[in-house]
Amino acid sequence: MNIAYISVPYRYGQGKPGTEQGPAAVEQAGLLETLAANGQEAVRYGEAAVLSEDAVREEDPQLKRLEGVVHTTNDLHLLVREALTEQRFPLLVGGDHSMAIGTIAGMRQVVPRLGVIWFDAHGDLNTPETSPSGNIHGMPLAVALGEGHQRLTEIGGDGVKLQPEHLVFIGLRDVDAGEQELIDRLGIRVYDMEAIRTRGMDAIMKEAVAYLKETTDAFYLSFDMDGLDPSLVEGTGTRVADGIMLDDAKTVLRHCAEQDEFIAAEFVEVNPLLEEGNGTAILANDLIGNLLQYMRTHRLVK
Ligand SMILES: [Mn+2]
Repeated sequence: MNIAYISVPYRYGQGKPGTEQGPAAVEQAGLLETLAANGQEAVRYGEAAVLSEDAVREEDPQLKRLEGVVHTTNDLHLLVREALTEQRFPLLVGGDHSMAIGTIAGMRQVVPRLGVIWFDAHGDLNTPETSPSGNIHGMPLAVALGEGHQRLTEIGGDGVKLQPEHLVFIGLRDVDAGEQELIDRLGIRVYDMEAIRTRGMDAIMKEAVAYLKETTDAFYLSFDMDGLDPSLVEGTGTRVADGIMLDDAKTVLRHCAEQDEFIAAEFVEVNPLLEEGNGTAILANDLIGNLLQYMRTHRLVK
């Protein structure tokens, strides 16, 4: 296991200042030390390029700060591709969730049949036509499925990056009408809070991982901090009640870590400006530590 930590210090996929400080906050919480404690070099592999505020115009209310999102996700897709090509495990810290447009585009160039586990309160399946806010952080999965503005769907090459049957939602509980329509039409697999309560996260993750391994070459975990219960994450922009608690989140990480087909992870929507102290970044660093430890254990046991 050779981790490539990539930071994505940007916020243009949503309107609240602060997610651009997410990577610095997680580093302040001890991320490089966490890497070292798990046998990795305490270094940053790369940082995605971010346009200055002045360069980001907001001309289209249904695609806010589009230039800023295109610039960063395009650069990020190159970094992710390079890391994977070097047989490294990209570990990304954001940054708002629109960065996943770049993550998926980069991975797709190396992994033809890519699987995705999307840990999130939200569907992130909006298009400019369906979006209630015009914020692109609510659109990355629609883009990956080939729906949305061409400037976004063409990053990393034209066309569909992700097949709907290669996507699994964990913790979904705040879905817009247009998103639900897409989920139903495409038959996307969803494990909502009701499913987690009744079946337990262990059973759900066993099933989710088996489902992805059947038809994909490899998969990655996109971990939105707002998938967690709001009592755990003060410092994230769009909290939703009745979320995933810590033990269940760790169960998600463990099941991912135990698979050889698990090849990347991203932690997004850390916003230190929304809280006193640095609690959400500290939690993100702790979760990354759990993940790396599980991956190490899996490797040692084999
Ligand atoms: Mn999200």
